Amino acid sequence: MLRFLTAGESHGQALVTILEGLPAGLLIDFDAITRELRRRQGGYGRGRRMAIESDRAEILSGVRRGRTTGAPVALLVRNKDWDNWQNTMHVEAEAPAGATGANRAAVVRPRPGHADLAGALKYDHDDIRDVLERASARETAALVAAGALARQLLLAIGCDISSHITGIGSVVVPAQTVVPFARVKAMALDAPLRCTDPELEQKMMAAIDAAKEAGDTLGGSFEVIAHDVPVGLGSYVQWDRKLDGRLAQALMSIPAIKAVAIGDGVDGARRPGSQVHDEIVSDTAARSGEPVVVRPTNRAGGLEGGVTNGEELRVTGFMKPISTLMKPLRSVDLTTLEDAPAAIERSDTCAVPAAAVVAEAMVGLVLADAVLERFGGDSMDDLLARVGSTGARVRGRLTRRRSPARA
Ligand code: EPS
Repeated sequence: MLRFLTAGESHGQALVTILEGLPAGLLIDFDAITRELRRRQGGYGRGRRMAIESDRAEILSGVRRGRTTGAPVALLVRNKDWDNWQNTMHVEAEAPAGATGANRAAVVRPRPGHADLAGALKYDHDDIRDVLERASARETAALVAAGALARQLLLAIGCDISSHITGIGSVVVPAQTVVPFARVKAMALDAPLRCTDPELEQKMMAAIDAAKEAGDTLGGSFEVIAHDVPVGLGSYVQWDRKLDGRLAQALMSIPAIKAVAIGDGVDGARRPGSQVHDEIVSDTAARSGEPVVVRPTNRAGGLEGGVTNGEELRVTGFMKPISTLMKPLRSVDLTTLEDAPAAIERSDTCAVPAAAVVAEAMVGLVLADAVLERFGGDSMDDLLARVGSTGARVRGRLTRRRSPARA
């Protein structure tokens, strides 16, 4: 079992993650963690905060001489912006001597669409900052750091994850477009939007520019693809073991994600079964010793009955527009209960590219957990041996047996 918790506020000192369950002996690629954190910070439509931060995760425990020990891994991502917020966000009752940054007034005008109002009522806060600091999508940096480690476990068993943008506002990649994994992987990691259609990408960027100009924000969608996923992750035998449900929860937990689709998703609900299900056929051209059972299509996105079927895993997330608008919506001052425009916090115009990187991390964490559940193993050697022998058995089931040699 792989489990993790995060802590940290957007303008506090740091974000912290504890990740437990990684087998011993996983070689850690430190640069890959930084690369994922940098990717999350980028993307067209981000705001000024990202010019301040240059995220890096420090590993505090659970790794020795470059390899995991099997102990919990603690990760720390410091907030550079903390220096501008110490007088607002200090932990002590009074700001300590030498604290820096302004002492900001309480936030009292909740932003529609944010956790502001519901959070202030639930936790009985007068200053909405106590809500927004933790509800902020800054926390997703901690998820990406943890996800980077989960993805290294998956890479060790040959499973790779990537993503691409499929829509920004009303500019969308047509339904049923299948973008090959190799094309997604071939895109530059720092491409402004990581949409595989350059013409659409230009239109998407223009849409973001127009929204920014209008003081508005835009949502969109992205597809996460996991390549070479072992067969048999998740299970159909109990509701909470179905992998599609676990992926949906993981993606829906990312701020502003409002819908999740597996494979063709919503589009499949609008077509007859004959145009939705992926036929199972025998490949007559298969050479001896090669699997002969193939699926010409993968509309199911690699999951049937909540179990991975050996095809690519394809999951789409849909993000609503960011709720901080520079041209604010109507709201109410919670101290006077008079009408007042919603608070304006510095924010992004569009964070769909960042959300896609976070979704890759969450898919990585769910898949790594499911891999450990299926194969177990406290050390990487144990895990690799089990993945190998089960893989050989599965391949054997789908391979034509040679006729036994005549005596
Ligand atoms: C966010 C508001 C902005 C974003 C932030 C999420 O932060 P700030 O209020 O400091 O300008 O930049 O995202 C991050 C800091 C990040 O690392 O992703 C919000 O309100 O959710």
